[in-house]
Amino acid sequence: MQAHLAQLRVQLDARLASLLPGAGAAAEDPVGAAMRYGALAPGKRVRPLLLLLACEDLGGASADALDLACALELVHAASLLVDDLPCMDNATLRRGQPTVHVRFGQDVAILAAIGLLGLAFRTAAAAVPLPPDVRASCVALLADAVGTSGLVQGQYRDLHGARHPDCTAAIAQTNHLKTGALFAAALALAALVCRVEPRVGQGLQAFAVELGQAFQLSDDLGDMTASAAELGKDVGRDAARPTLPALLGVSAAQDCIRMHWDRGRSQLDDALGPASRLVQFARLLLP
Ligand code: GRG
Repeated sequence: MQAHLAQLRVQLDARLASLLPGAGAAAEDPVGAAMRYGALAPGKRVRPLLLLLACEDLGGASADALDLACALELVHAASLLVDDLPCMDNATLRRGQPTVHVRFGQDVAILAAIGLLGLAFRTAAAAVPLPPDVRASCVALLADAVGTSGLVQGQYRDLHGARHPDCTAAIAQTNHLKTGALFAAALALAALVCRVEPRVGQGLQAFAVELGQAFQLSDDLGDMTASAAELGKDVGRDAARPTLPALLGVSAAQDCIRMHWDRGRSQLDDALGPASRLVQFARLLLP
């Protein structure tokens, strides 16, 4: 499995590199250089791998979905550039290197994020050998995942806090929008490319939703325990941005991750059978 993942990552990065503005001449094209810097930085490539592995499990050729997988990663990369800006999370490090706005300036980072989004949609629209009707559906699906029923809404709620009597339910909904939306898009794209029957498509969606929750929980749990360790104090509530682990505590958050995993896994096993590559990969993403 690890060797196969490494091979898919190489293919993805090579294709991404060929789609992005050319290397070199950074002084003449700082926005292009920032797009390349942000998108090719060493991330885990989770979302495109979910798509490619699902296609393999569904009996399709992952090569047919390579450009869609790149489109998905380009959308994710664009969202990270925006998320890191001073008016949002104000992050200085991402994927082990200075964030794009630190390296290139805020103006260039914003333009690079817009450039990445444009490139993502162009790439999905031109994803040969998929037929035109499938490509059009893929573009619409990606656009929905970005918009006000996806990442953009999730980010707004994350920044401003949703007013809701049940705070944990509101945070779970935010997590679904800002993280689950792209996981769900990855598996919906696989279902479109492989033209699966509705029962299988629904199983994949149910799995993506649970995995999105589990992934965001473990991301927040990792951040919380890391920052507590850095500060040399007990793990406690992050007042600036409440997260589920901060509200529930470490042990309940771990239980929650397990619960989402178990639920998602049983849905996926029903849809694909118990030994899917998708389930093997997804398991590696969680503690
Ligand atoms: C411009 C597309 C676009 C969106 C604007 C800023 C924003 C709205 C959305 C961002 C939402 C966000 C930051 C969600 C967090 C998702 C998340 C868990 C990121 C970390 O994902 P990993 O661990 O990162 O897969 P790598 O670096 O490995 O790819």
